[in-house]
Amino acid sequence: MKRILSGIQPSGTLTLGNYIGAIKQFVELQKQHPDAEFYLFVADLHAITTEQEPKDLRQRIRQVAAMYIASGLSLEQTTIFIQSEIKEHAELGYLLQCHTYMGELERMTQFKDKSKKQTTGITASLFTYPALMAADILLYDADYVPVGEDQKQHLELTRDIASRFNNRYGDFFKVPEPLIPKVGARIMDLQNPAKKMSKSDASDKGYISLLDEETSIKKKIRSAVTDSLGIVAFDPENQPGVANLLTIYASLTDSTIEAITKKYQGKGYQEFKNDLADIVANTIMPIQKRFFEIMGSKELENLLDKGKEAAQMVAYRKVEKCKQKIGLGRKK
Ligand code: ATP
Ligand code: LTN
Repeated sequence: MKRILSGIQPSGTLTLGNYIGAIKQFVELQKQHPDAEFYLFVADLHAITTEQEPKDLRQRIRQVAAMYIASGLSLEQTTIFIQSEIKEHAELGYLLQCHTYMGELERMTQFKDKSKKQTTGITASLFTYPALMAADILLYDADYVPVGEDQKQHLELTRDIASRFNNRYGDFFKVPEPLIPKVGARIMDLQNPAKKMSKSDASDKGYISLLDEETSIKKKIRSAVTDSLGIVAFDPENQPGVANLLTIYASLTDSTIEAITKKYQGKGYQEFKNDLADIVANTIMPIQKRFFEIMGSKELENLLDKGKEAAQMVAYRKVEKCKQKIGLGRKK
């Protein structure tokens, strides 16, 4: 049976970028692979690589878990859990750090970008982050890892670490394949289309949160930065704002970019944006409704307890065997 695994950090409220690049893909993959097992977790250990307010973090952890459920994942097929509740993530993370080179971590663009944004207080864990992410994946022998474009480099490193370990100690880790959507793997900021839409951004004008009110969602789409050309065409270089809106449109309606540009031929941006505003709101509002129901119910706690138990068993066995392979402890 194939195993598909992914995680999302509770570092802010989930955005439309997270939905299109990650969550929507999970739901589609479940339909395509009804016999696959899904492991989806809340990457709270990753979130604390940058400073978090404990009260907010605790709330966001539950929110990410509830958002997974609200997005329509099949609960029979999915193990949903919280990363920090399974100690083996941190343990294997350390073991893998011992098999990861400084040079590899220094090349990671996420580290370069995030450390550039801060002048002080850059934590050691922000640097070693990819080794923990490799542990998240290799613990569960995942076959596929659906993620957005920004995580591709971390996935490549995970594959390198797994292969290195296998070469040194004999076949042990499954070498995972990334799954990156063809359209929507990198949704850009609505106010600055040169930059990725990000939930931990200081200003909320450039992103649509999955918890935004309907009027605010529509307003953000209508006031998204475009250009003065006035042609609905897909030209990421010269019309990055419009290209981004076209990408959002295509992924939420499952139509092709060509079909959409044809539809708006000879029409201005206003009609295009108004239609897209409705499409985005009609996608998010039902998810939001279910989200609030889940947050107020017992269902979430029960699911997370069940998820913890199931993940724990797999993770414990894998780490014990990994330590033996390396020669740690007394067991042979
Ligand atoms: P942060 O801003 O805190 O770095 P993030 O918004 O980038 O967080 P993550 O938790 O790092 O979100 O990512 C969760 C998943 O969503 C990953 O698979 C990531 O690739 C995907 N993702 C994040 N932002 C986008 C985006 N703008 N477009 C497409 N996919 C995205
Ligand atoms: N680093 C990821 C979140 C993440 C993840 C994972 C994704 C942590 N561990 C394992 C896939 C598999 C991010 O999106 N920032």
